[in-house]
Amino acid sequence: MIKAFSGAFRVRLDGDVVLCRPRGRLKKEGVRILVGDRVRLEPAGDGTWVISGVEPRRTELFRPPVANVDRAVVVASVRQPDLDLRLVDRQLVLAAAAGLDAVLCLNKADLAAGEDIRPVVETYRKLGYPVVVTSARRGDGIEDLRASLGGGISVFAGPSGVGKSTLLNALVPGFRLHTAPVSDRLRRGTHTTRHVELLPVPGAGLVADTPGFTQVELRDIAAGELGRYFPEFLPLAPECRFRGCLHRHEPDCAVKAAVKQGRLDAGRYERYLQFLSEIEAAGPAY
Ligand SMILES: Nc1nc2c(ncn2[C@@H]2O[C@H](COP(=O)(O)OP(=O)(O)O)[C@@H](O)[C@H]2O)c(=O)[nH]1
Ligand SMILES: [Mg+2]
Ligand SMILES: [Zn+2]
Repeated sequence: MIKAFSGAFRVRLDGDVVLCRPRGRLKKEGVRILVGDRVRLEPAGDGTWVISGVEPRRTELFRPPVANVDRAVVVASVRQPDLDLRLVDRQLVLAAAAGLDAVLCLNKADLAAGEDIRPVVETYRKLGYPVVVTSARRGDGIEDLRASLGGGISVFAGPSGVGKSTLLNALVPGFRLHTAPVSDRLRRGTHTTRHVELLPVPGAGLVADTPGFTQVELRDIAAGELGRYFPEFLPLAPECRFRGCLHRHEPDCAVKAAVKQGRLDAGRYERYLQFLSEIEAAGPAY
């Protein structure tokens, strides 16, 4: 299902988009139908279709409310606003905690020298993330971004002003999302809430037209789980002396040893420790 509006739904069916209403029974049973849901259809007899059931969801986001999202495209700009790796890592962690794959998109490459961007690209590629460098303004890297989406459903994430809407406009021909200079946005200080819709990206599945990815906060993650969302820790954690090692003050910690030997990126480890303190300061998640 790709769009909900006043009790009706648009559903993609064999490359077509058909208009559907839910069976009354579904509502009585409290079944919610989310954008992204795979639904069962039966012909209503008048050319429209009836949704008779909803398949189990693989993932579910709350903001934007989309089911079965496969990946988050974490967008950061290299300048204006400046690259914020803490925010990048935070979003990579949140994406992983929501069960999504992540792609890192470094946008506004026209505003920085290639040699300033390259170390960041290398760091994150080494961790296993697909990284694409784009200039939405110049149209550079858009085909790399398209290729990195693959199929399925993608959502864009990233702070205001990094170029998410501009990138979406470049990916989806004929689609015009509002874009605004950072200063205008700050002046307005508001954003309109509207229903999310999934748009077909030619050659790359579907993308949510509402950027944003705020349904989980770091505080919803348990301290002992945080390390699972740092992929470079995964092969090391079993070698720590203690099961449930937080990789902070524990003796014989394989993660700390690897950072000390320069085998793990020290900046990433630093941000891990910051997130850990933040989670602990927020108190237990449940
Ligand atoms: N120099 C430069 N500016 C860009 C680029 N992409 C977007 N912008 C500008 O950055 C501002 C914010 O873009 P927008 O797409 O609205 O960002 P969003 O808030 O993430 O959706 C706009 O003025 C865009 O024209 C880029 O690749 N290079
Ligand atoms: Mg935008
Ligand atoms: Zn450890």
